Amino acid sequence: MVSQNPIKIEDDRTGLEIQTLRRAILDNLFYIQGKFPEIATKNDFYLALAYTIRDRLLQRWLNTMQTEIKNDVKKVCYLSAEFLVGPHLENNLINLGIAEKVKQAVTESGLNIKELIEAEEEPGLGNGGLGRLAACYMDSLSSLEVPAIGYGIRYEFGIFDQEIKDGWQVEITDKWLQYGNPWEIARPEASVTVNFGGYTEPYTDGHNQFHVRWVPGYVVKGIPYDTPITGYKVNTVNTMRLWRSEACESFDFQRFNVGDYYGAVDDKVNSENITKVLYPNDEQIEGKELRLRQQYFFVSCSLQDMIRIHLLNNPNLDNFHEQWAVQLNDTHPAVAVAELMRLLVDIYEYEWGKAWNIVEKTFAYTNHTLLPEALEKWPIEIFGNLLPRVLEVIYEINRRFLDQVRIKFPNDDGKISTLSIIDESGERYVRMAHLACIGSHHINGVAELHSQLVKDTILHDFYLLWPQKFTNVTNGVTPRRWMVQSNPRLSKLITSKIGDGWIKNLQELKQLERYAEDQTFRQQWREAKQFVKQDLANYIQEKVGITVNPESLFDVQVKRIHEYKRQHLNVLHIITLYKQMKSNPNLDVPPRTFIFGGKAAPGYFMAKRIIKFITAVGDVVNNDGDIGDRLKVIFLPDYNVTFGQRVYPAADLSEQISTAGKEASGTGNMKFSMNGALTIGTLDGANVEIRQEVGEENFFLFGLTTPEVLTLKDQGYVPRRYYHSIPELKGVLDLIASGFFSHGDPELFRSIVDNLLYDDPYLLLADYKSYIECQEKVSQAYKDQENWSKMSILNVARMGKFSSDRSIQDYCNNIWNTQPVSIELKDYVQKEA
Ligand code: 475
Repeated sequence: MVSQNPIKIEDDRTGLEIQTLRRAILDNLFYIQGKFPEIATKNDFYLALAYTIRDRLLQRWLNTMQTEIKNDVKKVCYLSAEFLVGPHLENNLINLGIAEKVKQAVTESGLNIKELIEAEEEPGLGNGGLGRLAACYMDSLSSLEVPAIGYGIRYEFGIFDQEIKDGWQVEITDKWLQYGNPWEIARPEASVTVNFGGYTEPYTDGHNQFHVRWVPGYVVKGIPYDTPITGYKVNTVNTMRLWRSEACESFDFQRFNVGDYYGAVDDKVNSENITKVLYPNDEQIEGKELRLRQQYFFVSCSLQDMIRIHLLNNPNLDNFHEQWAVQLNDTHPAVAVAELMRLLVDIYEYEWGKAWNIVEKTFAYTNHTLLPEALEKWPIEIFGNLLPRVLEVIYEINRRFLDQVRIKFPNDDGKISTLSIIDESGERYVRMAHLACIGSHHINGVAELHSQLVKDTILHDFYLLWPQKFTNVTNGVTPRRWMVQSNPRLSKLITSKIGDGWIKNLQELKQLERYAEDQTFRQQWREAKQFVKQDLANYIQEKVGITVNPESLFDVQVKRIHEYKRQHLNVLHIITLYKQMKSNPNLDVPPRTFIFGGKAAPGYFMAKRIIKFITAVGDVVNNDGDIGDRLKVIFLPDYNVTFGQRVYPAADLSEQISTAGKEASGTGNMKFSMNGALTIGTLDGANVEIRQEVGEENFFLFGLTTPEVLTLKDQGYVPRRYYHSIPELKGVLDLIASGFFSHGDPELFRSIVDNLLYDDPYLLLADYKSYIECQEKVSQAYKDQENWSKMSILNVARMGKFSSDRSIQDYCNNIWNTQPVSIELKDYVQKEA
C-alpha cells in the first residue's frame, strides 16, 4: 500500500549543517545513552558522536548492500580469522569527507574532537600482520568500489592488552565490547546453524540415489554482526560480517525438558565458547580443538550466507563461481574447500564432478608465512571426531587428487606422500595448506621474494604439478589510515605542493621528487617530522615517565616479538653503542632514542624473555649519568593499531632486520617509509622491493642474502666462530652473561646468550658485524640533516607501489576477475505503509 504522506529519511535528520550535527549529538546522548550532558562521561559523548556519524553513512551502506544483491555482480569474499581494523570514528570522518564540519560542530558543542576520537576502544580482532592486512584490504576494496564482504569471527575478547610489570609482559583480558560498540548491527534474522561431532550414515533417497547424512552431536547457532567499511570519498560502503556463536534453542530445550537443567546450560556455555577469544599466537599454531571449531564455525556460517544471498537472485548454484570470488587469508579458513563441497553434494545434491568444478573456480589462497611452526595441520583424530562428514569429504577430495598425481608422476610414491592432504609420516594429520592448494585456482605469496620461496620450498611439488596456479601479489597498506589520518601535517604539506590526488592514486607522490632539491621544502619537511616527534616524546613521558630528547634520532622497531624478527639483534647494537660511549665519552655520534613495541605470544618463552631483555638494558642505559640523553631505550607497552598511528610518523629510522628468507613481506616497513623514515634492513620480504623503488642510495642495507643464509646453514653454522673472531661482539655477549643487565644475576639472560652461542637459528651472530657497520653509516648520515631530509622525501615520493589499492587492483585483475560497481545514492522514501 502506498502511503498518502510519504516520509523521506535523508533530509532533516542526517544533514551536515553545524546545527544539525550538534542537535544529532545531543539527541543521541539523550535518546540512546539516556544522559543529560551534565552527567555524561567521555564515553557517552563518544558514543553519541559515533552514532551521529553512523547515521550519516547508513544511506550509502544500505544502497551498497542493495545494489550488490540486486545487480548480479561478482562479489569478493575475504575469508579471514582476523581483522585488525583499528578505531573507526576518525577513519570514517576522513572517508566521508566530513572531518572539518564535524570538528567544528563538536567544538561548538564545547567538546574536544581529539579526546572523543581517542575514547574509542580499538577492536583488536587480530594478532599482527595478517589481520592488519585484511583491514587495509577492506579499506581499499571499498575505496575502489569493488563489491566485497569480509567474513570473520566476532571474538568477545580480542588480542590481550599488554602491561609491563618489572620489565615483564603481563597479559590482561581485552574487554573491547564492555562499553558498547556503536559500529556494529546484529542481524539475528540471518542466523545459520553449524554441525559438530556425531556420526555419518548412508541412505538412499526416493530416486534410488545414494547419499550421506551427518547426524551431529550438537548444533551451534551463528549470528552475524555487520560493521560498515567506508571507502574514501565514494558511495561504496562494504560490510564486514563477523559471526558470534550461540547455543541452539532447540537443543537446550531437549535437555531442559528431560530435567537436565545443568546439561542445558553446559551446552550453552560450550557453544558460546567458540567465539569467546582470539588465539594470541602469531605464526605459531597451538593445535587446540577449540581453534578448529572456530575455523569451521565461521567458514560454514559464511558459505551458508553466500549461498542464501546467491539464491535470492539465482535459481540454483550452477553459477556460484561466477558470482563469488572467495579468498582464503592463509589456511585458517581452508576447511572452506571441503565445506563448500559438502554443502553442494550433501545438501544441494550436486554430482561430485560438477560440484568440484564450482569449488575449484571459487577459491584462491594466500600464503603468509614459511615458518614451519605456523603451518597448520590437524591430527586426524581431532578432525574426525569434530567434523566426521567433512573428513570424509576430504578423503574423497584426496583420493581423486592422488589419482591425478599418479597420472602426472607415474610410479612415484614419494610424490604421493609429499602431496597428499594426509600426512602419514607418523601420527596422521590433515595438512590444511594442501587442501587450500588443491581447492584453489590461484595461490599467491605476499612479496616477490616470498612468492618465489613458496614455489621453491614449502609448496614446491604443487608448483611442479600446477605451475600456472602460482602468482605473487605484493602487500600494500592504506594511505588513508597510514598517512592522511595518522600524519595530517605531512599530508597537508604534500597536498600543498602536488594536490590531493595522491590519496586515491599513491603513484602521484612521484611529483614530490623535485621538491627534494628545494631547501625551503626540506625545512618544512623537517618541521613536520619534528612536530610529531615532540608529540611522541610527550606521550613517552606520560606513559613510561622517561624524558627523551626530541632532537635525537628516533630509531623504532614495532612489531610482534619473534626470534626471526630479531629484536635482540637491535639490542646487541644498543649494547655495542653503550660500551663505545662508556669507553669513549667524546664519541661523535648523534643521540639516539630506541623505541620498541610489540606483544609476545603468552606461551612463547624466548619472546617474553626478549621483552625483559629490552627493558633491562633500558634500565641500565637510561639511568647512566655518563650517557644522559645521548642514548635512551624505551619499551612502550601495548603496541596496537592506535599506537602505530602515533609512532610511524615520528620515526627517523625503521628497523626491518629479520633473517633473510623469513619475513614473508612485512607491512610496517611500508608504513614507516611512507611517513619519511629511512629503513635499515635486510634483503627480506618486501624490503627488497622497497629498496628497488626508493633507490639503493636511500636505504641502509646489511646482512646475508637468502641464498647465503641457506649455504651457511648447509655448511654447518657455528655461531661461536663469530664470537671468537669479533672482539666487540664477544665483549657484548660477555657483558650480558656477566649479569651486568640483571643486577648481577647471570641466569636471567643465560637462555638468550646460550641460544646465540650454541644454536642461533636466526643467524644474529653472522649478521652482527654487517649490522653494526651499517648502523655507523646511519649515524654519519643523520649528521647531514639536509641530505637526510632529501633521502626522506625521496622515500615518500617513491612509495606509490605500496598502496593497498595497487594490491587490490592486482587481485582483481589477476585472481578474482571482478569489476568495480559505482553506487548510486537513492534517498529512502517510505512507500509502503
Ligand atoms: C607475515 N600469522 C608478514 C603479513 O601478509 C606479512 C599465522 C598462524 C596463526 C596466526 N597468525 C599467523 C601470520 O602468519 C602472519 O601474520 N604473517 C604475516 O603476514 C601480511 O606482511 O611478513 O609474517
